[in-house]
Amino acid sequence: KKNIPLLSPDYLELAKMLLEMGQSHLFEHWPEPGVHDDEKRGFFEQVTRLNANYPGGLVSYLKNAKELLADSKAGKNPYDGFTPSVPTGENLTFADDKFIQYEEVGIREAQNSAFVLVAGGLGERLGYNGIKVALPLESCSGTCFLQHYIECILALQEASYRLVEGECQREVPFAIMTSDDTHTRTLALLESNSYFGMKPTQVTLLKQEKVACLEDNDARLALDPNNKYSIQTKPHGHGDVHSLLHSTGLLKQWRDAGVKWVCFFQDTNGLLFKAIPAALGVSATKHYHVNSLAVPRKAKEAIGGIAKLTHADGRTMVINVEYNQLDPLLRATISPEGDVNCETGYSPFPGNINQLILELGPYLEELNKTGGAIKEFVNPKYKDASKTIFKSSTRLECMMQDYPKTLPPTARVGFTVADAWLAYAPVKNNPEDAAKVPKGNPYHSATSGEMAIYRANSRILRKAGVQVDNPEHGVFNEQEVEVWPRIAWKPKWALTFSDVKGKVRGSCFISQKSTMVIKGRNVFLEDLSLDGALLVNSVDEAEVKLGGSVQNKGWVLEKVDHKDTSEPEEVRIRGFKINKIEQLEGNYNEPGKFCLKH
Ligand code: UGB
Repeated sequence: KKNIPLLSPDYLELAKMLLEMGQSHLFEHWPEPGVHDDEKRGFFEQVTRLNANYPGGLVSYLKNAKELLADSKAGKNPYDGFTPSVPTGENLTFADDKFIQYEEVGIREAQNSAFVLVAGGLGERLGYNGIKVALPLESCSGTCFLQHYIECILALQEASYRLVEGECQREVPFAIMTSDDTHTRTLALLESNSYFGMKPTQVTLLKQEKVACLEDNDARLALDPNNKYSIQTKPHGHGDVHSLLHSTGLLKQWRDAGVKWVCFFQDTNGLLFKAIPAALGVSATKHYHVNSLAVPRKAKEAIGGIAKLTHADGRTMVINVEYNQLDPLLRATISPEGDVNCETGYSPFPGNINQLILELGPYLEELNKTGGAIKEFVNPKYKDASKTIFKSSTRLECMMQDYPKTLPPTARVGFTVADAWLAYAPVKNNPEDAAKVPKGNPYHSATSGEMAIYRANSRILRKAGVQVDNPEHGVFNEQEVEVWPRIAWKPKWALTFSDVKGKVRGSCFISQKSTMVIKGRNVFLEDLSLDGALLVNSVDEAEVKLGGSVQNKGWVLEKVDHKDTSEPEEVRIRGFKINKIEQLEGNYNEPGKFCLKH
């Protein structure tokens, strides 16, 4: 690279383009030829990258920026002319007949799916110093988010193979979008753990690049304050995932391999895969081109709302409206009170959890037209009401859930609402901010994220016939939570409700103070009465029965203050640690039939 001469045709072409686009200020301070040539070459290398990484190149970026900045200055509302209404979609009730049917269809379709995790965000709101996917989703098994996601995908794949026995069996591909902030650490996490059991060839890392910053309403590019030969850059948002899948050719590769569904998800939702089989089933049954997974949402809760928008000119779309825009839009149109709860106690607009299932065929067709460009927005912070000077440089941003905005009205855009206890428990807020969340609204913290796993597993077991004690009330990091028995299991033990039911026999009981961690496939609860801690690790060929009365001092939750720096960060942010006093543990490394009893 070093050898590319400064006056190469490629660089001259870029310089000409920048001048034509009103960017002469970038060169004003350049000394005469021969001085700082390496730095100047570095500048062109960066411009080459910025140009290549945006659909339509920098020319498009600057044109879009000028338009969006002008709209922002004029105070134009992107939803002007649109009236919101409550859209129709599928509402799931956990464990009813329809849910079970959808799960079965979903498992069948699982081997025709690909999964895409967007994990380029640093999670500034959480304030955690590591990458979020390395955080444990609960402390009893200690499994981190990335391991859990991979194990879920592998379990889905295997369950799908079992259902379609004899038919073609396809490996489920997994793509992870990273960024400069997360790439190296994500790769290291995978490599140091042998990809958590997935074949490395099954995993693709796509690194998103940052985009150029803008210093004024004329979209003049901002120079890095510490390096005048470098353009300042900032993240472009999770919407980049679409252009990356397109520009790398990955989507075409998947199409050629027979993939039908592309499932997108975010970095820290430990419950998500409990709703994936049913949601996939809904997509396949209803032939949705776009299916957004949603949860009931409290009015003004800080997640986007899914709404049907109808324009005065007849256009309609079903789309996520971010929470800060939904309230003003409602006030300006159909509801003077804004975003308020209806008789169900929730906003009538379901909450977007940014879990999308796209049908690959129509998706690829659309990306071939758009190059993966997603409708962007700009959010400059102005110095004063004249809106002429920015407090700091800004940039264009885009969100993955805005993909349907460019679709024709004929596109089948739907959504699937699942109970929040089953499908959504993200870890986004730091302890201080979580403690300030209005009463009744979810904390979305490491504390609530972990407690949500135990609650969901307890409730699922209850539905499957286990008598699980009521939760106790607990306060950690000033957040009030329900503390259910600490129950965790590996995805290969059970993915669907039918799987869980098949693993429970006779009459079983689990007390509130109990902990149960199942790391094995063929493990059955049979007339088990648990009051303490019970752990089982077994190879697939071992069949293990957990039965009888198990009683011991168990594992106890010990409070930790989030300011106590003697504890590791991942412990502090949840506000408790597990004191492992006594447990019954069974390890089965050989094939055979076993019974773990006290
Ligand atoms: N992410 C990237 O991969 N790259 C980026 O440049 C930025 C983020 P946040 P956000 O579920 O409650 C979304 O920051 O964007 C990844 C929806 O827009 O956690 O504020 C990042 O790693 C909103 O409608 O969330 O809000 C993470 O995995 C609502 O659904 C993901 O993108 C909200 O999530 C989301 O990033 C929610």
